Amino acid sequence: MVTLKISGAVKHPVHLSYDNLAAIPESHQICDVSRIDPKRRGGAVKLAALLTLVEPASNAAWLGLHAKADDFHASIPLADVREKAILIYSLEGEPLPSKAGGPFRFFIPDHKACKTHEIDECANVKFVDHIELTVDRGFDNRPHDEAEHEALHERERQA
Ligand SMILES: Nc1nc2c(c(=O)[nH]1)N[C@H]1C(S)=C(S)[C@@H](COP(=O)(O)O)O[C@H]1N2
Ligand SMILES: [Mo]
Repeated sequence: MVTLKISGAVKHPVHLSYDNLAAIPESHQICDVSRIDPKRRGGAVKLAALLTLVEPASNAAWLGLHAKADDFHASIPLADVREKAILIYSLEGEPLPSKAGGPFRFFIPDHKACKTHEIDECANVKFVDHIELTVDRGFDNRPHDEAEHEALHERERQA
């Protein structure tokens, strides 16, 4: 079974499956992501609910988003996304398919344009298998300039 690992500067590291996420109380679920962003579909849980489960250390200040599948990683300031980011994990009652960034896709509802900010659209990491809380900024290989960004999207189009 595919699971999402949440570890690092937390009291209770966890591995969460689709079923574990679906069992999180309804008040922490977003049943229809298209109401937040008309271009997105699926169901999500609030990052805040995941953080409640793991209990970040008081000095945990960065959120690492790791996608082993295509070796894509982002490290973003936790305070900026703590109350608003979500994790999209379902589509029509099934695990989110990889063509939609599944099984787990991080999403910041009001993200900035690519490369303009630490919490830009590029930080909406697809295929996330590991969320890692850290005290200092962690590994981040988001594209730095237009050429890198275009090359990344070209690889995506070919995949
Ligand atoms: N795993 C992974 N996540 C990723 C990327 C990637 O190449 N791999 N590209 C990022 C970039 S640069 C952007 S702009 C958005 C694009 O999301 P979309 O394909 O849903 O439009 O995904 C981000 N998440
Ligand atoms: Mo991007």
